[in-house]
Amino acid sequence: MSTIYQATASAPVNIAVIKYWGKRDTKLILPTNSSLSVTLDQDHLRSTTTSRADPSFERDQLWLNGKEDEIKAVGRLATCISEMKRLRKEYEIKTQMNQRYSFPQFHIASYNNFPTAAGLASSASGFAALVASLAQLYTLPASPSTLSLIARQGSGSACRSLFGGFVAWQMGSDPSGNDSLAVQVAPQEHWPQMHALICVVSDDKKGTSSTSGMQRTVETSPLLQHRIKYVVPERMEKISKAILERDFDTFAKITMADSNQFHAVALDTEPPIFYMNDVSRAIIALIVEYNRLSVEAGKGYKAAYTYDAGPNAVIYALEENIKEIVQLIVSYFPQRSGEFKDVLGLFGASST
Ligand code: 2P0
Repeated sequence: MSTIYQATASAPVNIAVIKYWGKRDTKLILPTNSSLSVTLDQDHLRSTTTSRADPSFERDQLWLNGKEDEIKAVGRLATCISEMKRLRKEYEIKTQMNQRYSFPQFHIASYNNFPTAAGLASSASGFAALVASLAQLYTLPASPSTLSLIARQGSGSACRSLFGGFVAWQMGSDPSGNDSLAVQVAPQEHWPQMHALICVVSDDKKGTSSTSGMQRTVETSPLLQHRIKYVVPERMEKISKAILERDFDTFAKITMADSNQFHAVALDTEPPIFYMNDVSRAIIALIVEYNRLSVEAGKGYKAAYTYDAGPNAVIYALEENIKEIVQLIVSYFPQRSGEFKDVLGLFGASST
C-alpha cells in the first residue's frame, strides 16, 4: 500500500497602502515599484489549501471552492507548481535524501472563507496558501521570503500574503527576479490597535482586470513614470517608519495619498480606467471631513481610506475610533449597513 502525503495551509488577504501597479517583466511578475500592505485577520478572510500527493494520480488537478478548475500548461498556476517541484529537487540534492518524492502529481483543493461577492481579490491569499501547502507537503525548510518569490509568480500581490502584519514587497533590480520578494516590516502584535473596515460598495465583477489594466498603464501613462521614480521610494521609507513608530497621522496621510495617486494613474491610462464610483467618492468626502474636524479639535487623523481595483473602500483606523466610524458611515449609507465589516480586528474585537 502506498502512503498518501497531504498538507493543509492557509493564507490571509492583504490590502496595500502603497499600491503595486505595473510590471517590468510580465512573465516573472516583477513590479515597476515596491509596495506595502497590511495583512487582514486570518479568521475573517483567508484561503485554505490542501495539497495531496499520491503515486496513483495521473496529473495535477485543482479544485477551487469545490469546483474543478483547469491548470493551463503555461499558466501561472503551473509555474508555481513546477517552481515548488524544482525547490524540492534542489533540497533533495542538497541533503542527499532519497529522491523518491520529487515529481508526484498533486491534487489541490482550495477554499475561501469569504464570498467572492465581498469584492476582494482571492488571488493573493489563494496563491500564498497554495505555495505554503506545497512547501509543507514537501517538508521544505524555506523561509516565507523564499516562498514569496514563488507566490509572486502566481499573482504579484500574493507574495505579500505569506506574512502577517505589515509587509513590504521589495521590487528588486535583478532581471532573474531573485531579489523581488516580500519582507515583514512589523508583525501584527507591533500595532494591535490597527483595524480595517471593509465597505462593500458594489460586488459587481470589475470591468478591467488588474493584470491587463496595469499593463495598459505601463504602456501609456506618463504619470506612472513620475510615480515610480519620484514618489514611491520616498513613501515606502516614510510609511515604514510611521508603522515602526505607530504614527497613525503619517500612516493615514500616505495611505490616502497613495490610493489617490493609484486612481490618478488609472485615469491617466489610455483609454482611461475608472475603478471608483459615486459612492466610493462620497465615502472619501466623508472621511476627509471627519479627519478635518478631528484635526481642528487637536486630535489628528482618525481614518485612512484606500481603494484597490474596484469601488469598495477599506478604511484603516485605530480600534478606539472604529465604532464611531461605523456609525458615521451607516448614518450616511443606511441601506448598506449590513455590508460593513471590521475585518482586521487584530485581536478579535469586531465592532459590527
Ligand atoms: C495592490 N493591486 O498592491 C494593487 C493595488 C490592485 C490595486 O495587486 O497581475 O492581482 O496577478 O500580478 O496581484 C492587483 O494585482 O496582479 C493588485 P497580477 P494582482 O494590492
